[in-house]
Amino acid sequence: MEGAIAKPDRRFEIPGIAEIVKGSGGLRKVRITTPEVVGEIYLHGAHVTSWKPAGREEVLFLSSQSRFEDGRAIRGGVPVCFPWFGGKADDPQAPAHGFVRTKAWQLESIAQAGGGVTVSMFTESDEGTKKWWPAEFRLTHRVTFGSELSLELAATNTGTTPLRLEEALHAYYRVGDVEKARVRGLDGVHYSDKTDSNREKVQDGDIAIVAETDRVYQNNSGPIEITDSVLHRRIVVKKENSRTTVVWNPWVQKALSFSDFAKDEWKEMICVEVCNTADLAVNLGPGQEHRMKALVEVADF
Ligand code: TA6
Repeated sequence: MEGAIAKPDRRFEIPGIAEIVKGSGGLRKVRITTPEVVGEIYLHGAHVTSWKPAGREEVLFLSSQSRFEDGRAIRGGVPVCFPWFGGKADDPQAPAHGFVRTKAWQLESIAQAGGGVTVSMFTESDEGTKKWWPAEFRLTHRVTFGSELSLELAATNTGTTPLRLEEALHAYYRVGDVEKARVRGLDGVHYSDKTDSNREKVQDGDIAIVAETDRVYQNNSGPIEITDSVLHRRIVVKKENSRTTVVWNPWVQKALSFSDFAKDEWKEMICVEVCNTADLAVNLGPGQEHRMKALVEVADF
């Protein structure tokens, strides 16, 4: 059952620093509290829902209407999308963004790292995953909470046949006013515009959010920067082994279509997602591993 705190998990705890507690909906989460950082990650989807470096306000957006239940994705924080992004090309019935964000992962380890804490969780192929995707795999999400936030997704092909996967760290960042925020670092990069029949376009300068925005930028390795003149901060996202970046804001109408999102919350968030999708999906031979990493920093602006 997703809620119960299994005795064995207790052995991972670091008293006063990393504790396994019941969170929203009774789902288990690891709560991190050190002089350098406060943070949270749920076992449900290995989903980071809070990161607050010392002296800073919360960096991640989490919807006040988010669901916290088995089979549903948490709205906000950093959902892990795997092994496909968006809809599944050959199966309209399949869950959007794959199946790992809606299931319970297992704790692998919790370790102190300097002033921060690294939490590792994993999930593997089973009867449930094979219903949608035949491959044998092991997926580990290793998150270090510190003055920076490091998120590493390691996918291993544990089977005997090649596999192809898409992946995303679908991060929701909190901004003071999305219309005053800007996204830098994608000038001149080609993207497909999901709000315009996936038409291919080229980014010209910084991104300003003036309408529903849903863009898949290909062949870029970052860094990407969100500037926020309202909260006087900039969020810098560095990437490793990621060649796709997605930028998303639902704006007014799309926001109204979500039952797990309050109507005006589109003003307070922007997604900048570290991914490998579509033509840049990852191919893994038997026994091979792929590690994708996002490193997030906050600075004054
Ligand atoms: O990353 C952007 C996107 O793919 C959008 O198309 C939008 O659907 C968003 O993800 C949220 O997806 P979700 O399945 O969480 O509602």
